[in-house]
This record gives sequence, C-alpha cells and structure tokens, in this order.
Amino acid sequence: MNELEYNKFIVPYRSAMRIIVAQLENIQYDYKLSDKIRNPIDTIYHRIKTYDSAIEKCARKKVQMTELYDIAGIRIICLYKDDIWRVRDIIKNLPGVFVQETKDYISEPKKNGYESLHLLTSVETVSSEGNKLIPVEFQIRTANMQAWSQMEHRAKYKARVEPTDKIARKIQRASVLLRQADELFVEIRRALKDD
Ligand code: 0O2
Repeated sequence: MNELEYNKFIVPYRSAMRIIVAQLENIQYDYKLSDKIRNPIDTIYHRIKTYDSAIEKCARKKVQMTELYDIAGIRIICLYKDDIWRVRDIIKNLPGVFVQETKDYISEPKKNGYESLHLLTSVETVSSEGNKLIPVEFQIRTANMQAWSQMEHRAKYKARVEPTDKIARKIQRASVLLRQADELFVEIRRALKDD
C-alpha cells in the first residue's frame, strides 16, 4: 500500500475515532458540570497512526494493514489511578463500541515499567457502503504513567548514545516511584473525602 492509498484507507478509521472522541468529550463536559460525581477524564488525545509507523508495524508483525488494531488510537488520561476502571466502564457502555481484547499493563506492568490499560475495540460506523466495524485502540492511564511513557519513548528513540543497563534500571525505578505517587494521590483524595 502506498501513502496515497493509505490516506484513503484510513478514512473510516478517522471517522470512527472522531465519533468516539465527540462522545467522550460530551461525557467529560457532563461530569465537569456535575457537583455530585467527580470527573474521571482529565485529557483526551487521539491520533491516526502515521503511514511510516503503520508500514513498520506491518513488516515487524508480518501482518496486513487491515490486521492492525491501533491505526486509530484514543488515549485518556486520568488524575487518579482508580479512575482508570471508571473510564474503562464508560467506554464499555458507549453505544456501538465492542471490546474485543483488554491488555492490562496495570495489574501486570511490562518488565521495563510500562503501565497502561489498553482496550482493543470494534466501533460501528455508518458509511455510504453500509455499516462497518472499525478497530479503535484505547489507552487509559494516569498523568504519571503518561509522563513515564513519554520519557521512556524518548529514551528509546531519541538517545544519542547506546542505553546502558544502568539507564534501564533508572527508567524502571522511575516507574516504581511514580506508581507509589499514584497510590498516594488516591490516598490523599480519599482522606479529603473527595470521592
Ligand atoms: P505508537 O503509534 O507510537 O503508539 P508492540 O507494538 O509490538 O510492542 P502491540 O502488540 O502493538 O505491541 O501491543 P501493545 O504492547 O499493547 O502496544 C501498543 C502500544 O502501546 C504501542 O504502540 C505504544 O503506544 C504503547 N506501548 C506499549 N509498550 C510500551 C512501552 O514499553 N513503552 C512505551 N512508551 N509505550 C508502549 P506502538 O505500536 O509502539 O505505536
């Protein structure tokens, strides 16, 4: 698939992603107006995978473009770790969204320290050619997990020297400290009865 074909191929992905982002923004707005229920959604990011990144992933995984589930990606950032499960339930209950697989890197973080909850879903979209199910990947994580993930990504791809085991251990240690901070955040909120 060349870049021009990819730009056409991603049209339904962009449309599925936009529908969901609009719904999540409405829900976030409702929560912000509520003085009874605390808003669990801090920030919503979304992106369509770049052509180069999609090509690289297909080659690495030896799959076709249609087999990638993260061409459309939505990332939701929470302030508190326990809000991740509330957001997961919000997504599960969205009309036309079907969770196909859950990757729980929170109960079981990756070896390098990566934490996040991933939901691989199919989203129902309407088009002139009829209804279609389009894969959309959700990543739900705290602001601390997001900061770590950005730092680790830079360390992996932007480093000008070969990363050493010592650096890998520091990256791992940073994730442990941020995990402790995430637990403290929830403790503080509960102590203040801000539930
Ligand atoms: P992008 O577009 O840059 O986000 P794989 O890609 O083979 O490692 P797989 O099977 O796609 O893994 O699933 P997985 O492990 O759920 O990872 C999917 C996405 O999660 C990745 O997308 C990253 O966004 C994020 N992710 C997973 N592991 C790590 C990690 O160790 N560090 C960081 N910073 N992010 C991670 P892509 O494909 O990398 O692309």
